[in-house]
Amino acid sequence: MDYFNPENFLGLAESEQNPDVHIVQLPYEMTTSYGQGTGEGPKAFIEASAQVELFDVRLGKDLPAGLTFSTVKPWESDAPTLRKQLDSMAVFASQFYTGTSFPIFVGGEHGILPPIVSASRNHPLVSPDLSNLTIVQIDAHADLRESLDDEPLSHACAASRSLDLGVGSLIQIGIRAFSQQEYDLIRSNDRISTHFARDLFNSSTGQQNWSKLLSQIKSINGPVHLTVDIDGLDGTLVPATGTPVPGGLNYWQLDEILIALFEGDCTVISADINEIVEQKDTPLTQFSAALIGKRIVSEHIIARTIGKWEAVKQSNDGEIEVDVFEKF
Ligand SMILES: [Mn+2]
Repeated sequence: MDYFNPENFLGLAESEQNPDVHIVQLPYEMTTSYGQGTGEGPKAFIEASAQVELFDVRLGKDLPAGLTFSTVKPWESDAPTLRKQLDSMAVFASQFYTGTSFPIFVGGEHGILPPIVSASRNHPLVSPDLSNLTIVQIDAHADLRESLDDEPLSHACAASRSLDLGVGSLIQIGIRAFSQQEYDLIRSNDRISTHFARDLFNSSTGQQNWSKLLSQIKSINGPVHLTVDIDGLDGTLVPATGTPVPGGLNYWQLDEILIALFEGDCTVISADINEIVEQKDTPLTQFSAALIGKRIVSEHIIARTIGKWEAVKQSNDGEIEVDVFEKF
């Protein structure tokens, strides 16, 4: 009989042997520009998840729905520099890319994305070339700056650094805060496809743009990493996140994207949910994040049950590729 464990995602029992899903907390906060508190975000996410309903209507079952889960002891590092912290995170994240498990990384600021992407090179569907990988990014911000405050590893550069690592394509959804340099890059770089919030939610042409977005998502091929910056949601749903922005996705729109992505042609190999900050007056921000986590897991399980999940045992000798931040 499963028991309720408040230390774990959704209170689910801990599985020590070859879990199907890993919940990986990355309490990382070094470059957040405005609000503070993403370092405590993962803990608040886990706590809030205890209040999330285990029944998922799309799945038709209570979670864990026959799968095994592990909520991993949070990553920590006392490395003195940003680069060394991120290298340590990449090493840590690599162990979850065996191909048999589905990892959900919980942050922490969006600066966690490049080390996660680097670690994904160990996944059998990606290995060894990141050009096979598509990143789907839900976010208010483009995160395509060259640097912020002279720091190229800032959260505001997370998507740029991921492209620098060699990612094949980047699909951005809900973007509504960006610089001219970022806008120019979006228009000139054919690896980037950006669906701006002002186009998706335009009162006359929005529906058409939304349909185009869904069909693009459904036709992605190959492995995908999904990165959900919770500020992609409308600021009213996540008021405690570092930089809440009006004019974002509502909950059902995000849900529709998840369904299209997991039912589509691609294989979602991993996901992250980031920029979570504990809200003190009401748990809304962390609860919104936890609900997204539950929906991602549920869609992953549906993908498994319809045979879309290509679980491939890691064939290499376990050697981990790291030190990718040297060049920045
Ligand atoms: Mn972001």
